[in-house]
Formats: sequence, structure tokens, C-alpha cells
Amino acid sequence: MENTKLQVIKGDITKQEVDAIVNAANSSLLGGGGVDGAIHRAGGPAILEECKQIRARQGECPTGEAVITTGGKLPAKYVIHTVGPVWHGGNQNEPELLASCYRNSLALAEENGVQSIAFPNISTGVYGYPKEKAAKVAVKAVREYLQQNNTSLQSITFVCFDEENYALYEELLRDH
Ligand code: AR6
Repeated sequence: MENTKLQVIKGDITKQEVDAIVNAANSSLLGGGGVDGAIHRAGGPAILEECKQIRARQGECPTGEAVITTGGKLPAKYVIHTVGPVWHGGNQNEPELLASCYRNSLALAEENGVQSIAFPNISTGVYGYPKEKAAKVAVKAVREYLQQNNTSLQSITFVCFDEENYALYEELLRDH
């Protein structure tokens, strides 16, 4: 765990030169707006093609779970598509579902030999999860994962698109 670098940057996740980037997808796996739209645009049709094959095999992707595809034309080799919870006020298991997105994405990454992974701020756009609450859940879930698993991951990067999220993660990661 001490060897895994946990960091935050401000930027565009489609530009990250890591083994895998995570997509904040929806259960259909067929694309959408926000970071999902940006990833499919930048990565090209091979990503959607594989998403469709996964759907044909196993149906929709439940909230909190994750699937993996090629990164297509992206610098990243893989895209891990996870489905964050829609914010309904916080009493519908949103924190646990959001934590599952991070945990399941990390586990799937490791199963595929990924050593470096970048996350967007899942659920904090269209899905309306309050940014500060989401950042706390994300950092806690990743730290717990690192404590509980003998991981081969070398770096985990939170890629923030906006200044507010960046400041929140900087604060949360500072003292460690
Ligand atoms: N790089 C990094 N982060 C980004 C980028 C980018 N290029 N573009 C947006 N973000 P959202 P959600 C940030 O709405 O809330 C889609 O339609 C954005 O500022 O993309 O999980 C899906 O298909 C925000 O902080 O995802 C689903 O239907 C974060 O990414 C639905 O939206 C997540 O915002 C999922 O909603």
C-alpha cells in the first residue's frame, strides 16, 4: 500500500497516459454526455462496439459495478466503465454504491494487469452527487481498498475537471 501513489490533478481524463481510465457511464453502457461522451468521442467506435458486446452477453451494468473495454484510440489501454448512483438525497444507499464504483473499478483493473489508473469524479455531474460528499467517499474507498488489498497498482490519479473538485481532493489528500 505504501508504494501506491495517490494523487490529484486538474485536467481532461481522455488525455491521461495511464493503463486505464475510468468512465462515469450509465447502466445502458451505450454512451451519454459529460465524461462518458468525451471518452467515446476521443476513443472512437471500438469502445462502443465492445460495450455492445458486453451488453449482449450480460445485459445492463448495475449501479456500483464495472466492466472493462479497450481504450480504442485513447492513450489509455483500457476504459473501465462504472455506473455511479444518481443522488436522491443520500438515503438510498448512495455512499455505499459510489464506494462500490471505486472498489470494483480497482479490482477489475488489477485483474487486467493495470498498474496506473485515473478516475473522474463519478456521479458529481449529471447525477447530482454533492461534490464534497462524493470526494470524501471516493478518497475513503480508495484508501480502504489499498489498506485491505495487497495491490500491484502503482498509481491512482483523481482527475478533476473543475476547480471546486480539485480543491476538495487536494485538501483530502494533503495530510497523507
Ligand atoms: N475529464 C475529466 N472529467 C470530466 C470530463 C473530462 N473530459 N468531462 C466531464 N468531467 P458526468 P455523472 C467531469 O456528468 O454525474 C453521462 O451522460 C464532470 O465535471 O460526466 O456520473 C453518463 O452517460 C463531473 O465532475 O457523470 C450518465 O448518463 C464528472 O466528470 C451520466 O452522465 C462526472 O460528471 C453520469 O453522470
